[in-house]
Amino acid sequence: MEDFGLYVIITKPVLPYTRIAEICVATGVRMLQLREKHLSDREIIRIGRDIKAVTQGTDTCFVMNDRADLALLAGADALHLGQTDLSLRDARKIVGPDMLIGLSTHSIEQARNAIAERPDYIGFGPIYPTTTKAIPDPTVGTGLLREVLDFATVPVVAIGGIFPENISTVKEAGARNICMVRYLMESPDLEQRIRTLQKMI
Ligand code: 3NM
Repeated sequence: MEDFGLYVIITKPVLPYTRIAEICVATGVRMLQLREKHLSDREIIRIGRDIKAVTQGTDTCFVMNDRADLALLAGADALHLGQTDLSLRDARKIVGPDMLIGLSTHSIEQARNAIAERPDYIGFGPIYPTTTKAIPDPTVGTGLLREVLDFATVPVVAIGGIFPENISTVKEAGARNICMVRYLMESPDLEQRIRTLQKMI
């Protein structure tokens, strides 16, 4: 998989889900993940199908977080797995050969092990402190990000505590794929924020 730039994650957004999907399609966002840990399975499938209806046939890849079964049922293009979710091998048995799979990593060792499983990309973080995750891992900083980027053979998404104020430091470490949750989800002016970030990345 090629580098994709800005990675948008939907968590507790101020805008409606389908509006976010429309904006991501209109601005050419390549990766859009649904990550709503507080909702029921039925709600996640319904929202996921709504998002898929918007992104279908566009350059925006719809990613389901954590759950292979919900990814399959909602028609997601990709599945993102954390360290305590199904293994990539087991998830693959559920979602079949074509779905993209990304893996979250939070240390050098996890990043090495994840890449050995040949995912389509990995996430690495939290780069800086974050309140978006209930129990965040210890911050990795841009030093470790640089190390991971050195040996990674798949795209690496820098995530956690990234805002316009510190994005240049993350970019200077070599990041080509950057994810932000709070900065994008807290604002009704998502479109303008995305366009500005795309220029920065
Ligand atoms: N995963 P914000 S950090 C969803 O370390 C997520 O893998 C992380 O949110 C990881 O941009 C994180 O609001 C939350 O800090 C990122």
